[in-house]
Amino acid sequence: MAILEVLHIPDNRLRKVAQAISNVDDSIRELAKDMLETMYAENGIGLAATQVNVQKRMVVIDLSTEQSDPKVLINPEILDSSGTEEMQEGCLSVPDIFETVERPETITVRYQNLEGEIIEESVDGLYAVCIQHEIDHLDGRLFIDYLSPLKRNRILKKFEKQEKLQAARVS
Ligand code: K1U
Ligand code: ZN
Repeated sequence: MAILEVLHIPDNRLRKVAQAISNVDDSIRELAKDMLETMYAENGIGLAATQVNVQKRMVVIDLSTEQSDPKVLINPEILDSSGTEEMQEGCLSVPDIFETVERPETITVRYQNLEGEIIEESVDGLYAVCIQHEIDHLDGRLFIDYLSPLKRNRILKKFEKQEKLQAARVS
């Protein structure tokens, strides 16, 4: 198992669109283990492969407080959605920023599990929000894209400044 590096904005690799996984094999199961370990190490409740610079359509989620309910969703897609709900979101790729985002409240999602079986379920609450946030990552979208241009640009500027300071420190 390994803890992987999580990309932060303004890294353009976060904007890549991930490719479907055609075969759920041992390499995919190994990646799932590494992603779960990375998510737990970062105290997150979700992680998309895009965030660890792997352009494959896989996300991991664990909403339990004891890190005891790992879920792996391969090739997740939203088949249906209804209602709207506002929730505060955070992102491991945008550390220490929390903003309210409006999304569909209930979703029907289809995905494959680690055995390659197709699962279809209707979910709501934080699980639904997290699945939508993670699928957005696979499509190169970030939760800050839903904010006003003013808020989004303020956040981007803050991280660009941090990146420049870090670059100056190592050079
Ligand atoms: O994808 C990610 O960057 C992970 C992200 C998932 C997420 C959290 C909240 C709403 C939508 C999606 C996080 O885990 S942010 C980390 C975090 O500190 C957190 C936020 C809310 C509850 C628990 C943890
Ligand atoms: Zn995120």
